[in-house]
Amino acid sequence: FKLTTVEEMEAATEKLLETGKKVGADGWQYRVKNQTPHCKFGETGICCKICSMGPCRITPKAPKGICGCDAHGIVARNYLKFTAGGSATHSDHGREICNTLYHAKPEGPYKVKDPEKLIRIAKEWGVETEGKDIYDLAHEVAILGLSEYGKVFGHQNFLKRAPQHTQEIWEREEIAPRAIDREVSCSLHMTHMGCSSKPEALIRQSLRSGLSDGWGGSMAGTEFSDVLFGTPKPVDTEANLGVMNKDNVNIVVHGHDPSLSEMICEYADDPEMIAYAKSKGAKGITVSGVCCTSNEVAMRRGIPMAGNFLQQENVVLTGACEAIVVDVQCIFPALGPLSKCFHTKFVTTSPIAQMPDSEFIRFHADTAAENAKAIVKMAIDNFENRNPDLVYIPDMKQKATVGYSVEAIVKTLDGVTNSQVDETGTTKPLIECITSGVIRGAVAMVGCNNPKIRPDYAHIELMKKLIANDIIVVASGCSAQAAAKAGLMDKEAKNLCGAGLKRVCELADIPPVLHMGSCVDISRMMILVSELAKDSGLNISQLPVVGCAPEWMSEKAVSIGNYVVATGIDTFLGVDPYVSGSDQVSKLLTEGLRDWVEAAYTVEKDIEKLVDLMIERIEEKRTAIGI
Ligand code: WCC
Ligand code: FE2
Repeated sequence: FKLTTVEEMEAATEKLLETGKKVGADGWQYRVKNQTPHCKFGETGICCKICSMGPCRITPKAPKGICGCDAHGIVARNYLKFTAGGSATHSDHGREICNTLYHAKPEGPYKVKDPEKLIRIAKEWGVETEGKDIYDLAHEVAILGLSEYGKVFGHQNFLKRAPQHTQEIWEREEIAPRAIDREVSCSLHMTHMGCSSKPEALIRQSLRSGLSDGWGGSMAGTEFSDVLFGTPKPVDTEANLGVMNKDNVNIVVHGHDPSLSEMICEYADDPEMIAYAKSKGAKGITVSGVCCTSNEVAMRRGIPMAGNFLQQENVVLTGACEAIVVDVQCIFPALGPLSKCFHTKFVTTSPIAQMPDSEFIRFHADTAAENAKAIVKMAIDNFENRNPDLVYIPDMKQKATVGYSVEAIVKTLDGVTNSQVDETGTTKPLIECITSGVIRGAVAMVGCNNPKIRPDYAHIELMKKLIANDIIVVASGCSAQAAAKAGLMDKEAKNLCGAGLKRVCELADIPPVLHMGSCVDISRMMILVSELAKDSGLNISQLPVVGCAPEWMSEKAVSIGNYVVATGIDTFLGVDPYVSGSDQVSKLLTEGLRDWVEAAYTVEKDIEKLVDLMIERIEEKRTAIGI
């Protein structure tokens, strides 16, 4: 067993860029060169263009905008707008899933695959379940889910899942999220010209808007995806570009909404379609994925992961991609022109993400089956247009075991301890591993790639050091894919762990880095820490657990950071969220928040230092509770 190194991945990318040169393709590597150095005003958050008197930029000579707003107000307003963008995005994804649930029918294409979970949520939300047809229940719960977006009174239903202490903090600090859409609207209201310019108020709303994502929209996305497509269980798959198959029709799914990718997988597996692909000279059909839609189908079906965010152009550069099918979020507009350099069909499917140079096949829950069939057929028909001279698929892939939902983690860890812990179905065995010191703590590794950080390097190096120090890693989004590509989700990676974690991996038969899913699935991590807190009698902020997004880039990531911190978990970032232009805002985020929510951010661009700071924090937390 040997990890794939970042150097090896970079060499493969270089070769692909050579192919790109032959056909005149662009690439992010070149665009970064044209865009750097970045604008200092933007980078430090002190450019304001929320009204048309400006844009105003803060300098020592001009310390205030025309309206009189200072750097602190401008930075905090930008930060809140950034958060609201992320919160809106995750939450709208959740709304789409509620909508898909509403369209579920026994005759398909969308069915209720996890009725048990549906009943559990219905009971939690006070819905009568006795003697009710499961599809009637699905529709009723879907409508309630949709109502969470515009509920007239009260707070998000899912908040009740948090420990009492956490709920009290949210009440006390007035950050308990109300209707999901309201928090986004309220944020945009606050940042309008002539409303808030006080950093405390703006940052407080950033937390509330973040919480409406993590404990509202994202949680709905996760939970109802499980109801529709099944709650993930451990499953074997593979990761990195080598999962594409040069003899097959390659369909790559990219984006976030599993409603689309699930259907594509369904039809790509249809014997009729496979026969059709064979009639066109291919040996079969391979579906692989990029970003979170890939995580979704990997977690539930073992569909292989071709790569993460900054690898999306690479899949086209292989020359062997018949179709790259996207839904929403994290999709480079560059894919359109790039696909035109090859035979690749770039298929957009959502009115939310429409791009030039794409074929738009509007995907709808009612017509999902026809849409998916048409897309798979289009890819097959495109196979014969491939130019064999341009085909190069790097021979690079790793085995991975994925599918660690909270339910799966609890089940897998049952019986790891041989002591008196006999309560199965709880997180107590995991707590015992932590209190005994066999595992020192846990880190949630999440988020994107960003050209500001050597792609995947931070994710992989951090994880290697953490597991060597007996710290278990749970990962999601592109961070999880970085781990899988490197081989850290192969069970053999136990050999890179300290003795304690290695023993746990052996007993539970798990890899040391657990794939918990997509970015909306960070809500799973919130549930996991809540259960750990309840089962241990500690507050979430006392647990030796931290969050980390070393290479993050999107608005969604900031929304996530806000709800993770607001849930009581210290969060470590490798990229600054455009706040360095205000010492007041920076201080609030890295220190002041602790007085409100018992946790705060750490921003550290030096990766070595970042990991040491996390380990230090985990050890501090252990000492504080006397373990
Ligand atoms: Ni989530 Fe970041 Fe990937 Fe997109 S898919 S690139 S937000 S981590
Ligand atoms: Fe994502």
